Amino acid sequence: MFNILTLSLIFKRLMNKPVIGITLDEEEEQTYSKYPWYAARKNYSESIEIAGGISIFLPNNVKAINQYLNFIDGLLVTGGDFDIDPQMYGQERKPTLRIKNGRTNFEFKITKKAIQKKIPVLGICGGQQLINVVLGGTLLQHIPDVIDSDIKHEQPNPRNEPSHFVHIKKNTILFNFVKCSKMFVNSAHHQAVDKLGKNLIVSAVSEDGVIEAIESTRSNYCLGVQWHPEFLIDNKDINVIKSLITSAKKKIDK
Ligand SMILES: [Mn+2]
Repeated sequence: MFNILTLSLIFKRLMNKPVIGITLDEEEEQTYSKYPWYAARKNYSESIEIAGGISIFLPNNVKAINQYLNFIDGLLVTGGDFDIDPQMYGQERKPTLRIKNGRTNFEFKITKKAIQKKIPVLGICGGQQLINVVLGGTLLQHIPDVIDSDIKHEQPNPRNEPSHFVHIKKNTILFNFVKCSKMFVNSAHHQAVDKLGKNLIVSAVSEDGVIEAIESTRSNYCLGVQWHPEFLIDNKDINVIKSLITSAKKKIDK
């Protein structure tokens, strides 16, 4: 008899496509529905598909984390219009922050467990910040309060356009995949990584010194980027998404 795990393994091998679990935003504002709803921009899953993966969305159900991790080969932690509660990194919260405890609790737990299980993790924007907090790092609660910069990290132009350059450090996993030292990216964040979490290094910075990408120095793939490569603006953005797919594939082939 085949159980569901065996079947999903056979399916993955036949398709030769890794299954990527994508985290969802949750909202109670009565816009899409009068009742609480989940949402994600289509380009998260579309870019995964272009890069050669299969996407599934993961509801914020903490009790299902072990089962989710049994059938996904890679995890994509998405961003959103909210902030992680600074209490999670030992700071008092600025009153202007917008937090979503249910979502953060789920993302914190699934990301922590995925890293422990050596499941490849890519964090985008808020997802990058989450990786840093999971590994014990801290965040700048509001960039303009701390860094005097000409760069507007919350870009006023549309999000499908670039707004600033990032410089990618050589000898990093990110560099190995994008194979260039400069990208022109979008920027939709008011927070940034401050003190790095355990075993993390900086893999990219913007011209004002804001941390724009981090990665784990441990053998498993764990990468965070502060911009949104799923918009496929810079011609190397697809390589960022492919880095997750390639790492997830390696895990299947093991
Ligand atoms: Mn930025």
